[in-house]
Amino acid sequence: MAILKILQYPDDRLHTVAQAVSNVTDETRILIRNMVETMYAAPGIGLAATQVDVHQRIVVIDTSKEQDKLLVLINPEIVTSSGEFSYEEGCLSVPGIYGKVQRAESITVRALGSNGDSFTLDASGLLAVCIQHEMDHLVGKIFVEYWSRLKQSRVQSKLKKRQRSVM
Ligand code: QAP
Ligand code: CO
Repeated sequence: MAILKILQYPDDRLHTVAQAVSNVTDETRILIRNMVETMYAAPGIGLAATQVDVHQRIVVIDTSKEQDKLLVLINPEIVTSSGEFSYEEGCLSVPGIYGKVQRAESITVRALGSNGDSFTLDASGLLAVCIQHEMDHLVGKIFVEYWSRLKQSRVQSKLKKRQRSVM
């Protein structure tokens, strides 16, 4: 297995729109294993392929403390959503920045698992937020881009300053 490099905001590659996976192959499963390892090592609760510069519709999520409730979503689609919910979000591509985003409270998502079989899942609360956050990555959207221009430019200068100081 391998720890993959996570793209850091701002990076134009984070705005790439991912392609649907046409066949779930061994190569797909190797990528997924490496994404899972990268997420657990960080540690994080969600990672989209976009964040490791692979532009395929794949996300891995585990919101459990014990890191024992892995969810793999290939070609995820939200089929129903209801309610409103906001949660203090973070992102492995935007380290040290946290803030709220308004999202649906409950969703039903349809996806393929790593065996290639289709399934549907009802999610609410943090899990629903995390799925929506990760699915945004697949269409090139970062959570801070829901915020005002002013707040986004503050985030950008903070991160640029930090990137300079670690070089
Ligand atoms: C997305 O984010 C998420 O800033 C997953 O220094 C998060 O795993 C969706 C992380 C919260 C909904 C709610 C962030 C790790 C991890 C940081 C993550 C950091 C270290 C973020
Ligand atoms: Co993220």
